[in-house]
Amino acid sequence: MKYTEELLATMYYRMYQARFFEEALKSSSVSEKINGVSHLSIGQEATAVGACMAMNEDDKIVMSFRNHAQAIASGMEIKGMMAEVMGRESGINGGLSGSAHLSDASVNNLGTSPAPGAGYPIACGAALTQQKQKTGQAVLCFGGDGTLDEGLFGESLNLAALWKLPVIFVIENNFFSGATAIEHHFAPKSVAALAAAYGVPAVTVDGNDVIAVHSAVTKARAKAASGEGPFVVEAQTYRLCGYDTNDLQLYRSVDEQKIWQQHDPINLFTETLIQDYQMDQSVLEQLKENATRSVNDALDYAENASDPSMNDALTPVYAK
Ligand SMILES: Cc1ncc(C[n+]2csc(CCOP(=O)(O)OP(=O)(O)O)c2C)c(N)n1
Ligand SMILES: [Mg+2]
Repeated sequence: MKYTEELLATMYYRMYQARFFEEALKSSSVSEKINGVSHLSIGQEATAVGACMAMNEDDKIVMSFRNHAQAIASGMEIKGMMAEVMGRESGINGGLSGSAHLSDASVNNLGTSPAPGAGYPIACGAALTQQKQKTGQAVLCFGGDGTLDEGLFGESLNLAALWKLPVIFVIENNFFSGATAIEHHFAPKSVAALAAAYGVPAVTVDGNDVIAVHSAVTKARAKAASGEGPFVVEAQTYRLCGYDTNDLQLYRSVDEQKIWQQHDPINLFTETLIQDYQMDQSVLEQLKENATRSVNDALDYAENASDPSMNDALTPVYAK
């Protein structure tokens, strides 16, 4: 596929926006501007951006619980996101969901759940709608390697394969389910081997290479949307941060973390853009600066916004 400078620039901008947004959350969690902990995905931005940006605008996206980069990649507006995670009235979901139930129908983002794997059957339902209504659209669903050992993954793959649903499951394999390394929670030989047991094709890509992810999901989407059924894309990546903002990461070595820091997806993409796409360093610096500014604006906006009232808590309980 030929990549326009505009598409590459948007990918780069969104990766930096995701990185700075989460760094701001990290400081805000530590300084207790945000209640509770935050689940950050620093280091996994290429998977989120590459996958979301391979989908059509009308396609649906279902996020995993580690969702901020996926939300930004799907086109969510970050002022509303920041206000949401800070629990403010002007947040995307009225300040009532926080990160754990973030959603935005205006960008076809069906949301997230704090239960790992809960998105798979929801994505199957959304894909069944596309199929029945013959919209020609597909559904992208994110999940971590920690969901592969859950029943929901198997049940969803089985139904999706049986009904040839237009759904792409992107597995963000960061080699840990929380603090448990993959060799202690996953028995099959590989993700592709597990998918094959359900008759679902799969590919494995470098999840820190945004172009590789984009290219794999573009191909998977084309197959799924044309009636060939579901597809699994395993994106191998690494969390360059703890499981949550309280995690000291004592379950893995500093040397291992250092190796992955050298494989930082944003640095890799910077090199690719300069070497392979001849993009100007000054253009990239400007995009980075714009991303910083947008996050600072979002922080200002959220910090000065008001809290929801008790009445607001009851408003969204029943559909109108
Ligand atoms: C239904 C359910 N089971 C277990 C948990 C506890 N839990 C939260 S995250 C997690 C591991 C998730 O691993 P993975 O999907 O790989 O995400 P990662 O932390 O690697 O991003 C577990 C076991 C939960 N919140 N809900
Ligand atoms: Mg994981």
